[in-house]
Amino acid sequence: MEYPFLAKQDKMIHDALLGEERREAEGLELIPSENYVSRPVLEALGSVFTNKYSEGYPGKRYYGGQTYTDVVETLAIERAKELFRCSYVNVQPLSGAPANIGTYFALLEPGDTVLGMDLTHGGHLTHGHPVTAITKIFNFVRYKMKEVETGEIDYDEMLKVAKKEKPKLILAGFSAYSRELDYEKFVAIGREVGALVMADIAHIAGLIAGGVAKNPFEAGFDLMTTTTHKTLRGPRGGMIMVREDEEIAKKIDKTIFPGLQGGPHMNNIAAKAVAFGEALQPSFKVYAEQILKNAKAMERVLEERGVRMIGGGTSNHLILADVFGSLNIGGAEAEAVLDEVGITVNKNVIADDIRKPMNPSGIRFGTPAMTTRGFTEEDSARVAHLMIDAMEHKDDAIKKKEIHTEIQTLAKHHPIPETFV
Ligand code: DSN
Repeated sequence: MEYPFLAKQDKMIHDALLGEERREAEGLELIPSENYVSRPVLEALGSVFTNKYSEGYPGKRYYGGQTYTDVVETLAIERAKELFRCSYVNVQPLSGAPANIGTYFALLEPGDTVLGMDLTHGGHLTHGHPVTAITKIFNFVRYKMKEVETGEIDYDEMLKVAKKEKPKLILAGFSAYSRELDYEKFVAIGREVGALVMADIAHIAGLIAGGVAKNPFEAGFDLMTTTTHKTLRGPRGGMIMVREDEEIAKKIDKTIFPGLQGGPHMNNIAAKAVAFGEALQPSFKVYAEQILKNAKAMERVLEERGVRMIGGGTSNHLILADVFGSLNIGGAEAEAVLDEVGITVNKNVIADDIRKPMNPSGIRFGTPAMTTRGFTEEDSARVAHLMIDAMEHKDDAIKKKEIHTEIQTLAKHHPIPETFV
């Protein structure tokens, strides 16, 4: 892309921007929480909406001049309601962590208990990891997988813990878990112990919107949070959705503003509206289906070549591979070797990992970004082979060079699209 004003005024930032464009185009992005947005989304993000303060909500703002901000925020809300089939949406959270923290402050009192998935079993920092500040205020308890080899959650244990700890909120959701959750069981446990049930769908929002993963609202979940920039393929940001309870929705709105945030980032909200418009198109369903097919194609290769996957494989967009156990390479080294050949993944802890988070046993990777680029199952299988080859030949510079060349060719044949509809 051309950035004539930036080029003239600030060469250092312009050079970095072109460098990042090149990096994204020439390499393969396999971090499962990343994606490529369309040019229309980028145009809305880089628009004059960034100039405007809009504290409040559409029709109820604290500052004047809201004719057009009200239009874009209302469109974002209405499109999100249609996508996720719910009654209330707040599109102002700046990202996933503020969305989750907002729900805790809206629904809980200090000292209340939240039941969420253990981080090393796939959960997320904001679901109450001890390093996070919210654990000073709320009490977080955990559930885990029963069977690491199948990924099945231990719902009996979850019920036992819920009865003992009496959580006010039960969280379903993850950032490194590759199977579907049994949402009906979460709701049953929540109802039994009198807890609200919330799904953090950040990773799978695009799969739900595309109709290829179950929608927790259909099982009776009370609310959901998400980021908007992962499988959903929008700008960086967060969102909170409430199935039907107006009182919960009012509490959420009050907590996000004025409780936690100031002026919403209206350029981001405009870009969210554009992305949600894209997700409502039939082409988005095709993309969502292909994400799953590509992940399955990669799973088959790992299985064939004896690489252990946590959960035994994948039912969504991501794979968590125990590379230390299978290929005798630490997660950090695997990440670096793959980077050398033009593939970006992230090192990741595996269930009850004996190694440290900065050099864990696993790597996490997924198919959303490569699917956006038009990769087929055949391409995805080839990428999986190349990844394993690179890790197996981590000390062979010539082999790595060959792999890098093939990755660059694959990337060249699949340019990042400018539009999706
Ligand atoms: N950083 C995100 C991810 O990669 O899953 C979650 O916060």
